[in-house]
Parts: sequence; structure tokens; C-alpha cells
Amino acid sequence: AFEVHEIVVPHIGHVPVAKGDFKYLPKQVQDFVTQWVDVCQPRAVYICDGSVEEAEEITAKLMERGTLHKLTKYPNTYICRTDPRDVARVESRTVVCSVDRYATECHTKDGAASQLAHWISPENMDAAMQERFPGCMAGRMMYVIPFSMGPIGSPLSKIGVELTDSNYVVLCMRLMTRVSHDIWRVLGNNEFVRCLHSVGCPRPVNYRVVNHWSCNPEKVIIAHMPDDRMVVSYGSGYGGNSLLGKKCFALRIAGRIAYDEGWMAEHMLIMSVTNPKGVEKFFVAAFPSACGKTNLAMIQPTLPGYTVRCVGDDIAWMRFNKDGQLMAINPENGFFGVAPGTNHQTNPNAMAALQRDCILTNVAETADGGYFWEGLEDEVDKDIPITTWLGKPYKIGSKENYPSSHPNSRFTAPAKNCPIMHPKWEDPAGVPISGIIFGGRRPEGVPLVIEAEDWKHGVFLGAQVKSEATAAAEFKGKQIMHDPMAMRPFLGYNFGKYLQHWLDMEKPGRKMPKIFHVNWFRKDQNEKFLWPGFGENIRVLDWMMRRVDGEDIAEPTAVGLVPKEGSINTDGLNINWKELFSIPPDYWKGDIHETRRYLEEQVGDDIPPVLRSELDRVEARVDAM
Ligand code: GTP
Ligand code: SPV
Ligand code: MN
Repeated sequence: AFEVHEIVVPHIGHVPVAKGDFKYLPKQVQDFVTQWVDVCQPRAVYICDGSVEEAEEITAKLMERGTLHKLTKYPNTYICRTDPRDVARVESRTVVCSVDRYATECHTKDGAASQLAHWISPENMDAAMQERFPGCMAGRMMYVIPFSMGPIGSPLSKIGVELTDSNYVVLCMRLMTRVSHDIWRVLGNNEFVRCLHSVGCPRPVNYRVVNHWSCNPEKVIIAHMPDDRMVVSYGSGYGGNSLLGKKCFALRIAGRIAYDEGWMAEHMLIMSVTNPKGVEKFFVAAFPSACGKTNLAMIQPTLPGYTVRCVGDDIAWMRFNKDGQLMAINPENGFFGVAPGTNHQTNPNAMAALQRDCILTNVAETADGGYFWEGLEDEVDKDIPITTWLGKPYKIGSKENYPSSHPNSRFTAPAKNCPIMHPKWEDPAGVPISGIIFGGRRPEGVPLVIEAEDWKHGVFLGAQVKSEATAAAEFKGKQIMHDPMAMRPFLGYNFGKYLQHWLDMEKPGRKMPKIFHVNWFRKDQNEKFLWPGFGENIRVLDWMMRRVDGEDIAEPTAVGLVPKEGSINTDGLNINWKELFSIPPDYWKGDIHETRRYLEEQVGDDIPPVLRSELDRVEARVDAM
């Protein structure tokens, strides 16, 4: 005879804990999980520990379901095709909740709709959640992901917990942030950023799921509650909409924390350049989405004797230390980079990072189990059969089923895969910043590089940033859009206050970095780029380094300082200097008036007086051109 022992599965309410020890979680996390288990009603709860075994288990599930597909050419590398309706950030459904509308939005002129952060009232926020979250995880697993933005336990790092019903999100969060069991110990009784995500497809699902990718495009919302340090996202599984540590936490919520605490959270790469004399300087650069941060952060310099090393490619957290030096850390742990255009010519260091342990989303696949996208034509067998991101056959050079990959298809790669990571990329003290670079896609009128006259003028240069729309969000066509500081989609509070915060960074005793604006994307009459870009951008970085050292190689113009003719090394390039650096008066008159119109409409009475006087000053000079 034998006794039957009941296996006791721990429960949260009536919901079983499938993995992990709920009792081990800090009390405030237990409360957070319990609260949302009650609302979302998952079939079970899975507490992630970030281990390799866990990733293998989840990967196997995703392969079984058909969401992930193994690429046999590279170890531990997978391809994922989303529902074609869920391929980019959705700016129009990204909102910030505050009691006071003007904590989030500016006092726009005549009540014009805000393009710089979208406000949602607490009442409408409650209603939006009531409509979506009750029962939204029915029949699904709720994953509890403990993560750190920045090295675990470092004083500048911040901890978040994401609850999600997407196992794709679990795998990507493991690559993009630090997910670990150690988080619970480091967190102790402290507060954390609360992140709640659901694809919005409770079971039973009574409609066709496209590509085994669950999402709910009609009901998408990405909402932020900066006062509660909380992010709520529903309906999309894509990148910036679902990997809540990234844009939602590290920019929108952290931006607000940074405002309160006197530091900065910016959409910036971090890199260093070492010149042939062995002198190293660090730069950060803010370009709008899909405008070249990843590429610049990893460039292979074409000038001999120069070395570039990468600290980060998308987000910088920065603060002045007690010596008045601006220090930057990269809060991320991986790259979520634009695939098209990436190849061994343009970005060999990214290609090196894509040789193992990656997830590729919405790219094409070659018949021999490799990845393919626009830009890799010369790196695969010309006749090889290709399957597009939509599952259609494709041959290189053919118009049929072109493009093979979605223009916003992306790779997710661990940072440690990149061969030029800076030895200090995880240094808790950060790296010292000498220069801040703004830029955008400006086919017309804007010279290769402009240097700000001082900090105030630099803040104005940042506020002036515009760029052609890209596939990173839902905008159609190549319209030129304002994207001040490359932060339009990522603001978590009133943009006028954000500008004032930038101005307030300048204080006696602080070494203010020089500020620049670059444009790799100016075109000639035949629509050809005037500048070769990529590795050749080292020539502009070299000029900036010399400017940081005070070399007399810049001359004043109405819009800022520009290189004296010949002061950028263009040896071996076939460059039309005049065209590349010209500042056409008519273009700039139109542009500065349009910028005034934009700032007066969108920022209105919230324009800081100092910034308004910069606008007046530059406009008067341009009008006199
Ligand atoms: P997010 O990840 O969306 O924030 O974008 P990002 O700023 O990191 O952009 P990324 O470096 O991925 O560049 C996007 C596209 O711009 C790619 O298709 C690149 O090939 C192209 N690109 C990058 N640098 C240059 C350059 O110097 N010249 C030209 N012509 N194109 C470039
Ligand atoms: C961007 O759009 O700026 C990105 C990609 O870096 S996402 O994470 O989707 O925001
Ligand atoms: Mn980005």
C-alpha cells in the first residue's frame, strides 16, 4: 500500500505559480503582482530569473508555437515575424497621465493639439484600463520580469518589474536589460518602476492570429503615469511598445525622475574616439529614430590611427559629478537596431554582433538558414532563394515582393557581442562627456556640421532638430518633422520645462560640453548624398575633437560656427565642399520662421525666456543674411 501525496502548488489567489518562489519576492513586489493577477486573471504566474535554462525553455515554447524560427547559420539565433499590423512604435497611442494637463503638455497656441507628449486625464486613464485589462491574460501565462536599467546594484541604476503575457518580450528583455534573480535582493524594500504589458488577446481567441503573433491593434495604448512611476502597455508586442525598460522607462519615466533630481535621460548614443596621439574623448549624440545612432556609435573609422569604442547606441543617462564633469551611462544591456542598411561595409561591428545569440524581427531569410535584408545584396549568394518577412519568395534584384524586410525590421543583440564595446561601458561612474551632437535627416539646406556658440545656443540647436519621417513609427512618407532633441516621441513631461531643465544644466563650476549639429543626409540635385557617411563620419568627429581642444578651425555664420574651408580632413574623398557646407539664405529664412511658428504653436507660453531670446537673436541674424 502507498499513500498519495498531493503536490502543493503555491497560488496567488486561485492562480498557480508555475515557476519561482513568490514568497521570496519583496513585499511591495508581491503586492504589485497580486494586484494585477487579480485584474488580468492569467492561467499561471511565472517568475523569471534571467537564466540560460529559462531562455531555452521559453525559446522552445515559441518555436513550437511557430512564433520563432531557428536560423541554422548562427548559433542560438532566431527569426520572428510579427503580425504586419504590429511593426513599429505607435506615437498616436502613446500617452502620459497627470492630474494637471500642463504637467504633460505645453500651453499650445489656441489649444492646438500637442505633438510633444499626449496627455490623458486620470479619469480617461482609468476608463482605458477598465476597458482593456480585466481578464486580459485569461488562458495565458503572466511572466514577472525583474530587471535593472544599468548594472545591477550600481548607484545610478534603476530597477523595474515588468508583468507581461508575451514570452517574446521575456526573451528580448533578457537581451536588452539585466534580468536576474539578484534584483530581488538588491531591491530590498525600495521602490521600483511598475511595468504592466499585455498583448491584449485573452483566450479563447475567436479570430485568426496572424503569424502566430498575438496583438490587438485596435486597442493599442502605451500609457505612462510618471507620478506613480508606472507604465501600462496594451495591444502591441513590438519593441518600444512592449520592452518597457527601453523608451517607456529609460526615457519617459526616467526623464521625469531626472527632471526632479537634476540629471538627464536622453535619446542618445555614447561613444569614444581616440586620435592617433592616443587622446580619447567621449561624445553623446541624439538623432531621431532610424537616423544613425547605432551606426555612429559603432563606426569603423576610415582615417588611419583612430579608434572608436561604443558605450551605448540609444539611451544615455547623464549627470554632472562633483567636479563639474558631465558623466554618462548606458542603462541598456543590448542593441535593438535597425536591420536594413546594416552590412559589413556600413557597420562591420554590428555585423560581428549578429553572429550568435540574437533575435531578428521582420527580416527575410535565405534558403541556407541565414538572415537577409536590404543592404546585404553583396554579402549573400546572388541566386539564393529568399523568403520575405511576409513569407513570400524573393530573388535579389527582383521587384516582386520587394522589399524583402520591413523597413523597421530590427535585430536584438547582446551588447557584449559587439567587438568594440568600451572597457568602461559598464562603469558605474559613467564616462566623461566632451561633446553633445544633435542631428537628423535633412536632404536640403543644412550643412554637414554646425557648432553652437555656447550652451544656450546649443540648447536652441537641439530644439531646432527636424528630420524626415522614418519607419520607426507610424508616419507615412518622407515628411520633414520636428523632433526636438530627438525626443518628440519620448517626452514624459511638459516640453517647455524640459527645455528649461536643459538650460539649467549650465552652472558655475561645470565644464559644459560643446554642442554640435550634424547632417549626414544632405542631397544634391540628383538626389545623391553629398557626404559618404558611415566610417567617413570620423572626419567630422576629428574636427569636433580639435574644436573641444580650442583649435582655431571654425568661423561664425548666422546659424552658428562652421568649419573653415579645408579644416575637415577630406583626403581621398571626392567632396563638393561649397555645396556640402553652404547655408542658403532663402532656405534658412523659411526654416527659422517655420521653427518660430512651430515653437510658438507647440510650446507657446512655456517657451523659456532664454530660449525665446535665442530664437529672436538667431532669427534676426538669419533675416539679415
Ligand atoms: P533607432 O534605433 O530607431 O533609435 O535609430 P538609430 O538612430 O540608431 O539609427 P540607425 O543607426 O539604425 O540608422 C538607421 C538607418 O540610417 C540605417 O538604415 C542606416 O543604414 C542609415 N544610416 C546610418 N548612418 C548613416 C550615414 O552616415 N549616412 C547615410 N547615408 N545613412 C546612414
Ligand atoms: C526607436 O524607435 O527610436 C528605437 C526602436 O530605438 S524602439 O525601441 O521600438 O523605440
Ligand atoms: Mn531609438
